Amino acid sequence: MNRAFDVTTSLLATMARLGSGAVVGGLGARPEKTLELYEFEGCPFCRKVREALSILDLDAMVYPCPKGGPRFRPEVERRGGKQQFPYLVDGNAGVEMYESDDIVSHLWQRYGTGRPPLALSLGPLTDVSAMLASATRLGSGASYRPAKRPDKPLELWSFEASPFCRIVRERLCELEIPYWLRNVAKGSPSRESFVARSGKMMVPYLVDPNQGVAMFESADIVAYLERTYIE
Ligand SMILES: N[C@@H](CCC(=O)N[C@@H](CS)C(=O)NCC(=O)O)C(=O)O
Repeated sequence: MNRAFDVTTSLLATMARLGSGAVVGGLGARPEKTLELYEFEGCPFCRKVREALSILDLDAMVYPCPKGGPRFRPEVERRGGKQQFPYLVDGNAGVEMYESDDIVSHLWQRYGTGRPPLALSLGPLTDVSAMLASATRLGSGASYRPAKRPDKPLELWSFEASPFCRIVRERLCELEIPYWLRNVAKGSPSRESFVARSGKMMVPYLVDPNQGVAMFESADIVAYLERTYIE
C-alpha cells in the first residue's frame, strides 16, 4: 500500500474511535504476571481490548492470530474451545476469556478504577465505531502471510491511537510474529524509563533481540520486518 494512503487511513481509524487509547486514565493495581492477548489487528473487538490496555497502561504479550495463521489460532482453540478473538489470558486472576466487553470489564475491575470510560461502554456504538476503524484499513492486519518464526518475541513500544504504531502492529500480525506490547500512551508512567532507554519519546519503537536491532520510524520498521521475516 502507498505510504500516504497507509498513514491517512490509519489516522482515519484513530478518528473513528475519537482518539480512544491515546491517553492513560485512572490506574489501579498492577499485574505481577504478564497478560497474554490472542488477537488480530484487523478485528474491531480486539481493538477495544488494545485500547483498554493503552488506557490502563498495561503491557501484554501479544500472540497474533491473523486469518489462516497456523500457529496461535489453533492454540486458542485448544485452550478455550473455539477460534474467536480477542482471547485474554490473565494468570494473576486465573482466568482465560473470550468476549471483548467481558475482557474490558475485567481489566477495569482489576487494573483500573472500576468502570471503563464512555468510549468503551457504549455497546453497539462502541462496536460500530471500532468496525469503522477496521474498515478504513481495508483488511490490513487480518490475514496471514507466510513468514519465518523468530526464536524470541520482539518488543514494540506503542499506543493504540497512534496511526504509525498501527501500521507496524498490522505487519507483525500478518507475519504472526509474537511481541511484547509496551504501552506508553500520553501520561504513561513508563514513558520516563522508555526515554532513558531509547533516547527520545517517539513511537513506534521496535526491538528485535534476535537480530540485535532497535529502531524508530514505522516505514523503516515495516521494511525491516518484511526483509527479515517474509519467506
Ligand atoms: N462478541 C465477541 C465477538 C468477537 C468476534 O466476533 N471476533 C471475530 C473477529 S473480529 C472472530 O473471532 N472471528 C473468527 C475468526 O476470525 O476466525 C467479542 O466482542 O469479543
